[in-house]
Amino acid sequence: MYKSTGSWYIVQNEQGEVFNARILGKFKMDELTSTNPVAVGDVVTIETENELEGSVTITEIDDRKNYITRTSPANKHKHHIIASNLDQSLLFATLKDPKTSQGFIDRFLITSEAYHIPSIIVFNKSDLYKAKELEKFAEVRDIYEAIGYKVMGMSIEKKTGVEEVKSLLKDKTTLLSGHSGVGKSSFINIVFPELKLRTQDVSGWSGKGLHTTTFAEMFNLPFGGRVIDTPGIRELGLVDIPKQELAHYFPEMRSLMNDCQFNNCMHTNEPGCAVKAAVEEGLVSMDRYISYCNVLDKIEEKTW
Ligand SMILES: Nc1nc2c(ncn2[C@@H]2O[C@H](COP(=O)(O)OP(=O)(O)OP(=O)(O)O)[C@@H](O)[C@H]2O)c(=O)[nH]1
Ligand SMILES: [Mg+2]
Ligand SMILES: [Zn+2]
Repeated sequence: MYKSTGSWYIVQNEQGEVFNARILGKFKMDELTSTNPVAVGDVVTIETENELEGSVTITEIDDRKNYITRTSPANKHKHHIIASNLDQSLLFATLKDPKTSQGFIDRFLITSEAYHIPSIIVFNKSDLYKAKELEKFAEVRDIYEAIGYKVMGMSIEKKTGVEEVKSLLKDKTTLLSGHSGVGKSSFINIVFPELKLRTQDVSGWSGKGLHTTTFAEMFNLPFGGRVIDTPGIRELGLVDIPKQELAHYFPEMRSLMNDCQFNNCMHTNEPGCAVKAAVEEGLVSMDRYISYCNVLDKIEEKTW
């Protein structure tokens, strides 16, 4: 499934033919927990509904290899599936116009770890970075590379670093994610101009956080693979991660946890905590630890 605009879905068959599709009532069952029964990236079975109009019915959805969700802004108890069957996700970030916080990056990475989706962080708009931002870039790059994430710098404006990012896409299904205005659609446009996506006007980041892309959409790539453009996310609501599990989704903590004195250690105030010791020794980034504590607090609010 390539795009959903409410009650209609755009699907393609293996020959690349495009159809307008609808779903049968029975899938609505799923809406109990998710706001969208069929997600971009889903592999579906279709049956012809109206041959003249080229419309089809989705009769089955294959099990999802994986998927990425966020809590629905309208209803915190429901989640919205952003996309499914992903090989990787590129988290677009910027240090200026707009600024992406490390907290946001960390929440995104927790979600990707929880769903086993490899993530790469791409800092765009490097043409706007002055000494202060360049220093920040070097700092965050070191933090994330030290724990196993690839971090790339790019300027779509100056066409630097773009080819390196493009080369990651071949033969894979890649989700592009990040705040509104970070350049997700611009990236697809510059590497695949034939797709002609709508982007924010040349005045650039307005500061108002207006979304230019309004629906997630998947595109076939000429050299093999698919890329999914998504509307910018302002806040990434985390879905149902139990407190006890959270540290598993921080790779640098995952490897230390076995050395904590208590096997139910939450790494906050417990004695003999290997994670806290590593933070004090500077082996685990203080910023990452703060993100961990912030997210843990949020989970507590939700549970009690
Ligand atoms: N200076 C500078 N501006 C850029 C760069 N890349 C993109 N922009 C501008 O940033 C603005 C936002 O880009 P979009 O591609 O629409 O951002 P988006 O991430 O798709 O945003 P949403 O669709 O709202 O989620 C546009 O005006 C782009 O021209 C860059 O490398 N440098
Ligand atoms: Mg866009
Ligand atoms: Zn601990």
